Amino acid sequence: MIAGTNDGIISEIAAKIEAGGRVTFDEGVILAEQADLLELGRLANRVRERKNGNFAYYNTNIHLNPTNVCVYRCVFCAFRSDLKDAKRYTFTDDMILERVAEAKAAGATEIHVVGGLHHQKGFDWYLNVVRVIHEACPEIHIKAWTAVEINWFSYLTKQSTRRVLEQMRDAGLGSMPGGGAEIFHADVRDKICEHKADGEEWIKIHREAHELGLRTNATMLYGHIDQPMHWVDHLCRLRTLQDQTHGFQTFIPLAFHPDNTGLDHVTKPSGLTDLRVMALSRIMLDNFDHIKAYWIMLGEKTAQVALSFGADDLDGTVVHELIYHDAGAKTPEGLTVDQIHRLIIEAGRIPVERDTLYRRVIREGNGSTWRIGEPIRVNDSRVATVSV
Ligand code: V47
Ligand code: SF4
Repeated sequence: MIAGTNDGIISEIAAKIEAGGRVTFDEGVILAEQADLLELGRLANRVRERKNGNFAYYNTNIHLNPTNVCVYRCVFCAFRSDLKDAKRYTFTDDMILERVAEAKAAGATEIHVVGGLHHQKGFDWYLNVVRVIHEACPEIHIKAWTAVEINWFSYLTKQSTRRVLEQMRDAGLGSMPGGGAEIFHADVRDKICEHKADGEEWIKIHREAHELGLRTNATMLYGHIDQPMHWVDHLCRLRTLQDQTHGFQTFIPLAFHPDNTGLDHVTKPSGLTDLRVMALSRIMLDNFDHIKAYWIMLGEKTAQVALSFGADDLDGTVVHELIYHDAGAKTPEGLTVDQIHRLIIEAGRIPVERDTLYRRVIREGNGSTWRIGEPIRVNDSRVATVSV
């Protein structure tokens, strides 16, 4: 039984979730605001295990933020820089190649590329980033550019966002990360990032990417000036697009880190809020296969608990992450595969290395080479056992 002022209604919603039914917007708001956290977690865990059994995924990836110079001034962002700030930087081709060599040596299957919108760099500069990586290492999957960046490139070139996506795909883009989503609801978005692509534009660009055969992720930045109804609105918009395209792979709730931002007076979300948003996301997004507990921003401990609150993925080894660390994240910049395994196994789950497209990765030799293994069968996870 779930505690709260709406006990009867909440029990009905719980029964619906148990039976595999879909939670409405109104029901989602009730769950978000009133459900007992442990019961919400139990329900999310039911959905998680139905979809992913006992498996918990991770990948070996490396980040590249090619410039921090950005025309926008999102109030939650500690990463951006003005053109003349001392902390500004912009990668050269050689620096990109060095990062690719590092990724190769680490056996990374993915490079995650996002950055600022540099007003003195044309679209060709951004296209070149993808081309340079792809030519140097065609086997690495390039997950690059948020919908906000694609929207900016369209503004720069006066070409449609679909045409921009096609050119990126032809240069080697493999998929799109989920950033730039923040909170879609205009009441919040207009206060935290009024200038950049709005919620409708973000959804439109992901729809186009899906139609072009590119898989994408989705995120939600919570814990600043947002309220539970904004979370549910955001999740419902994603769920509607997913019903139409099935192009999303993973949803990643992103906890706000206030240090060095325009919202540094805000107290960062507690571990309990992190788990509530995780569980709510798993329940609402019944058509998403995966929910990621991004350990970089949650911290390793909360991420580990999140594996029983709806999450089935920890992201990866993540080397060279800047966006959260500039905003005060205290997590290490990278975890080794052994450390990730330990986190997962201690949580009672079975670690599976995946590539960006959730195919099993099999390591060979000393681990720096790899191949794609047999398809992942969730039922196998229900019989396998692991120990630390
Ligand atoms: O869009 C920026 C967020 C996002 C802060 O797709 C902040 O696999 C918290 O989208 N506190 C970029 N969050 C990162 C991102 C991401 C991360 C991991 C995996 C994937 C994926 C995508 O970071 C931005 C914004 O929402 N962000 N500043 C901050 N101070
Ligand atoms: Fe620029 Fe992205 Fe930071 Fe906004 S979140 S200021 S778009 S780098």
